[in-house]
Amino acid sequence: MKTTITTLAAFASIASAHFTLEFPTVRGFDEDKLTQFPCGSFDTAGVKGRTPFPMTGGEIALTMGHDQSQIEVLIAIGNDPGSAFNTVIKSPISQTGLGAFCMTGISIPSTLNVTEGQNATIQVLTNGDPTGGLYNCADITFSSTATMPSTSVCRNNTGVTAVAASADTHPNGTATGTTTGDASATSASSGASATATKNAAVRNLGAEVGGLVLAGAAALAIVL
Ligand SMILES: *[C@@H]1O[C@H](CO)[C@@H](O)[C@H](O)[C@H]1NC(C)=O
Ligand SMILES: *[C@@H]1O[C@H](CO)[C@@H](O)[C@H](O)[C@H]1NC(C)=O
Ligand SMILES: *[C@@H]1O[C@H](CO)[C@@H](O)[C@H](O)[C@H]1NC(C)=O
Ligand SMILES: *[C@@H]1O[C@H](CO)[C@@H](O)[C@H](O)[C@H]1NC(C)=O
Ligand SMILES: [Cu+2]
Repeated sequence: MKTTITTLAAFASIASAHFTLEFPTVRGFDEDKLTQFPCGSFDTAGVKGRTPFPMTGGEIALTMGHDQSQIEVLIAIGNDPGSAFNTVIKSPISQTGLGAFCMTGISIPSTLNVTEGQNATIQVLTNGDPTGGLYNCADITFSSTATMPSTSVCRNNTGVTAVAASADTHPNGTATGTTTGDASATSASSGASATATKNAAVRNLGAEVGGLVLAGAAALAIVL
């Protein structure tokens, strides 16, 4: 009985955080202000120090509190780059499952010409509840000797999976405005309708915080 209640409490607390950024070190976290572009209400760079981050083979560790999320990662170069998150370093993915999720093999595009010791800010962007965006940022310094987190931090929880999603739309619903140049009118329109279908599917999931906890409580009630 006691164990059951503890389990429910743990489940509820995981479900109540939209998502948290575990690595690199987040600039700040306010659950209620995660919807505020560009950094969940933490607008000044460097206040929590900077995490050394490599130019290739980087890792970004999250804890997911929605059972389904759209995720994208962008970067802005500079000491306090404001909202200039103009470069994608992880194209949009559709992620499923609660708890630890760690993106690996992150490379900084060579077109940015970044150099050792240069500063930048990483923005992890997910869809909201279910629309709009949720934002966590981390301030970094490029370092070829950066150490990545341990496997207890950078890991995928059991059952956590991800697949590529449409690159036409940021998870916050804003069109990316980039054209690949080879997209014909036909493929562009089928891409748009695929995105619309996907967004509808996300809405229809209805497995938001309240639903999750209720579903969990219902399952436990059956057990009890
Ligand atoms: C959504 O996020 C992208 C990437 O940071 C940004 O360019 C865009 O302005 C955001 N849209 C809104 C409505 O905040
Ligand atoms: C990177 O360097 C190339 C060659 O010098 C230059 O043309 C380009 O504008 C630079 N890109 C940035 C983002 O500074
Ligand atoms: C990067 O930021 C740190 C402090 O956050 C600062 O001491 C350093 O000078 C910055 N590096 C560059 C290249 O501006
Ligand atoms: C977690 O899953 C994603 C998507 O399948 C994968 O790219 C990544 O490498 C996995 N992370 C770890 C630490 O295995
Ligand atoms: Cu949420």
